[in-house]
Amino acid sequence: MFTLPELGYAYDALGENISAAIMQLHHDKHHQTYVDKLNAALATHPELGDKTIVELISNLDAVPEDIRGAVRNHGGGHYNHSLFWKVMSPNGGGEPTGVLLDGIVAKYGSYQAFIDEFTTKALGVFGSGWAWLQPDLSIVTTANQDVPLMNGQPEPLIGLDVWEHAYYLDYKNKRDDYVKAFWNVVDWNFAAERYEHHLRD
Ligand code: MN3
Repeated sequence: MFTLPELGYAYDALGENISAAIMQLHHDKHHQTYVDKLNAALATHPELGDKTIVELISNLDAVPEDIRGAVRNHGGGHYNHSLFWKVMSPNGGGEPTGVLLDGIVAKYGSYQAFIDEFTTKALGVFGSGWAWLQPDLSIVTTANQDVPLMNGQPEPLIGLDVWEHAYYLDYKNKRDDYVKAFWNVVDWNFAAERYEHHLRD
């Protein structure tokens, strides 16, 4: 049985960047629903009971066909949101430092050029999906609740939810304003730890 992880900060901790109303709805309702529907699907296949979420979504071909779609959507939703809460912090924003900044500058020319490219890709997701920074510092997008892990890629450093439910209450249709605000709360320390871990492996 999977459970909803704690947010790790108060609903209103991200201030005007992402309101308490969105955080509460997004965490308590949307994420909880992914957890509940994932558990309901897995309950029909007790032989999968000891698998981690990463094991399940990294190898969807091994998931029985009758629940594969549910594990893809709700297992992906659970993984993605569990990561997303950690990618943001009330102490976030600013620029990355150290080897992560060095890597980004080496790949994109400058931090701002990276932000521009990530933003363009996030705005280019048609409908619902996610934008990701991968450990090789490439930027990829996925549709719906798909995860780079499902495409044989490693776990992302950071991910940005661009479903309308992530911003509509605050920003209506203005996804660009939401993406701009995300950079005020992104936890570069969290991303840097994941990047350094990747470099060591
Ligand atoms: Mn979401």
